[in-house]
Amino acid sequence: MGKTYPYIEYTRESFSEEEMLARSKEFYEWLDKRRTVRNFSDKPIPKEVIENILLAASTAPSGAHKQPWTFCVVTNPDTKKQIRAAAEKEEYDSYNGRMTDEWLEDLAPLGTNWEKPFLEEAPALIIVFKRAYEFVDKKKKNNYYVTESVGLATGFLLAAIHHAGLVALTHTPSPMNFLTKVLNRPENERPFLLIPVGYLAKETQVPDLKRKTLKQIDVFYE
Ligand code: IYR
Repeated sequence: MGKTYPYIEYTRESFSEEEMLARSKEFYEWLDKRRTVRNFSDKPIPKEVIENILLAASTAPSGAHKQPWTFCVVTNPDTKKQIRAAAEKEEYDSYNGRMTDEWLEDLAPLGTNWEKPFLEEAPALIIVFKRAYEFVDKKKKNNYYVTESVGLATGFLLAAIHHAGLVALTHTPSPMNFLTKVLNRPENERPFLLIPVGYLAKETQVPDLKRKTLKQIDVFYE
């Protein structure tokens, strides 16, 4: 006989079409206010707020419910300094030869360069690691759809940060393996994204970017 697994009752409230219309629009308009920023105040974030944000991220669906993610939260100034130095070293090489002219042109509207002061200025750096596999009783155990799962969790993370009234940057220093070393992570974890989080600095400006229209993103088959 195959093993049986317990199921539990699950219910959700639903809404009238009118309410759904209002709620879906409100949610879209609220998410549309999120912007990637590079200017943070140094005001610290209460630890419990960060913990709640991580718990929210960890509600994301994942392959075989393995939740193949680890969130490292760096608030220690020395560790932030170390991460900044290592990231800037890689980024300097990227901006001065490793990135193509096309890539640099595509980035020009964002105004980025190799300097990353926000890695020290932001009160917290959340480094998302994907767990390629697990070690259980000294045996290698698979995780599944790891990149998809961790991408989903990171999306939830960014929404949770936005909901708390904080701002973030999805930063991708490349290559990122220095994070494994600095944070002393085990062999089964790979750095996925580095996310500085904090309060928006006063008088911040962001590039005047437009999002794609519905027409540009939808195809209905009715
Ligand atoms: N990793 C570099 C370059 C960079 C690449 C992309 I694609 C961006 O959207 C933004 C930056 C950096 O962080 O500056």
